[in-house]
Amino acid sequence: MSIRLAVIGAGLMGADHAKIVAEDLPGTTLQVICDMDSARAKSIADRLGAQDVAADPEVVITRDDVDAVIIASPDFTHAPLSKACIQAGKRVLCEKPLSQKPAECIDVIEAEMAADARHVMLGFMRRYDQAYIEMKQALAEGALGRALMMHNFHRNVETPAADFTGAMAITNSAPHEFDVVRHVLNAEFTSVTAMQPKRSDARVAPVVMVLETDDGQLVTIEVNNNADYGYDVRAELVGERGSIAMNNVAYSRTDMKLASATRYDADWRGRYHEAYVRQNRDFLRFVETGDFPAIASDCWDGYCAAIVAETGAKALETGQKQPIQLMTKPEFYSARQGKAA
Ligand code: ISE
Repeated sequence: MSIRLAVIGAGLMGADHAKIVAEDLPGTTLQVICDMDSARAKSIADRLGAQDVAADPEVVITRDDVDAVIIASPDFTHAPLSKACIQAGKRVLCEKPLSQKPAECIDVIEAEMAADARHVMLGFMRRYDQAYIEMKQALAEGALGRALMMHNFHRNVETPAADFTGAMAITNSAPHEFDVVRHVLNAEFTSVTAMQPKRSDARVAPVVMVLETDDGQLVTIEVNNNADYGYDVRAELVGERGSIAMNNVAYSRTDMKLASATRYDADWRGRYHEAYVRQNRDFLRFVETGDFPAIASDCWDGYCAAIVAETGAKALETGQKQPIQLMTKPEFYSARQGKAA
């Protein structure tokens, strides 16, 4: 039987998820597109052949003709809507972040543990990107020796809003690095420092962070939301016997006028398209089998990203190195294979 999916939120990411469901997820039906802006929902539904449109996410989540849910509505709705999915016994792929507030993440963690079954997969899609997969593999195979450092660059063309701040670079953009670095190194962060250089204008300057892990590694993260030239993510994992670095992903190169050029995407949707498709296919398997995918992020990972981000923002504000204090990881999240909902 086809799995009937509801996509909540018809903005940039909702439209992208709906397109992936319609075009890259055989075995699914795009059942409902839900958005407060009904014209926006209808335009996506018409374009992609969704069965229905709706405006109230809480109602959509409980509908009998909806088997599972993708949440791509504004960030502040992620935690309450994930909780509503747990309470309705529906599996959910929730876009990052689960919440920027650690307390809200704990609230969802508690709801999921009370249901005693895995429901929530979190959309930190970079875990499905081939470059990070190869880094994790290289470490596991032992060829690089012990991991010493991971260097990361995260550059956007421009900030999504004029009032974007350095703290938001840490709480909105850097969580991708916080999550994927924890995943690749299989370690937790223990401290963070954060600083910014000075720009010549009023736009938000890059943020540079140095983090320590509980396994003695050093991690650097540059987030530059006003890089101007393109969407550019880089990473290099340095071990004691070698290093592995992400290549710029480009299908072609233009050689002209004594120069050679490859192009950058304007944002993350093109660069990580393959990762989103892999992630969403894994979500479908999760819905079908109840087995939580081996590499996906969960509510615990969402909580960790929120704590590191909150502490990073404090490090930037105070100019001081800050210790990162996580609560004890519940046993529930140590088991990757979840019980069926
Ligand atoms: C945005 O919210 C994302 O999730 C993107 O993946 C990231 O690259 C961007 O910096 C964020 O603002």
